[in-house]
Amino acid sequence: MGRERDRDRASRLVPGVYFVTPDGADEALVLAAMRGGAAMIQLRDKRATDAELTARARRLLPALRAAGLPLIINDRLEVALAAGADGLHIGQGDGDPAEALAALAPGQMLGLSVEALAHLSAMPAGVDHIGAGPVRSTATKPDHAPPIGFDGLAEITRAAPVPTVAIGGLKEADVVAARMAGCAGIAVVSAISEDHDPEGATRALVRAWRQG
Ligand code: TZP
Ligand code: MG
Repeated sequence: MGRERDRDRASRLVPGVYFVTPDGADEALVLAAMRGGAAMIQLRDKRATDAELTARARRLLPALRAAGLPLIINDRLEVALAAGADGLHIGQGDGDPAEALAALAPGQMLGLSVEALAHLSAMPAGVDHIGAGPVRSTATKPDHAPPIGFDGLAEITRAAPVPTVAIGGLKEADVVAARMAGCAGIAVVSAISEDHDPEGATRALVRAWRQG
């Protein structure tokens, strides 16, 4: 228990439902997730230019700040810095996390994708939280690493020195398993973005999270 409390205090992660955008997501989708009760937002767009992503982040930040939701930028350090976002999320192939930490402002978080237990030993101190997965295979990220399942998720979460968020193929019915694996949150793309009612889908995930 003591270790759990220490981990929570050290991280600026907001626990709960973390919405990661699909390519080309408009601001309305992000605001729908916000209204539905998402705890954090990640702008992830493999197609947008840095300038487009920076402009999107700047347009979203006032509303997200007012609602207390951190905005994290996927992959693009320059965008996170230029937009004054709340953090950056990088994967295993996205460069040296220690260099990203050195470049980020002191108030900015760094999230790191962890796809296997072995990735934890290479993780520098200062990483704020981990995205662990993919738990399941998912069409949203065609080049994903082999799925780790909920057992792999629990193994990583137990060993991690910072909070973990589960990601990859997760739906409302998986919230309890992610919580039982020790996760501080559940990160989803399609469970929100592909629903005909993204706000309602977010609300259902949040309700499941709070009940779990
Ligand atoms: N990283 C690992 S799986 C994944 C990312 C960005 C995509 C998750 O998308 P979905 O639609 O929630 O499976
Ligand atoms: Mg990446």
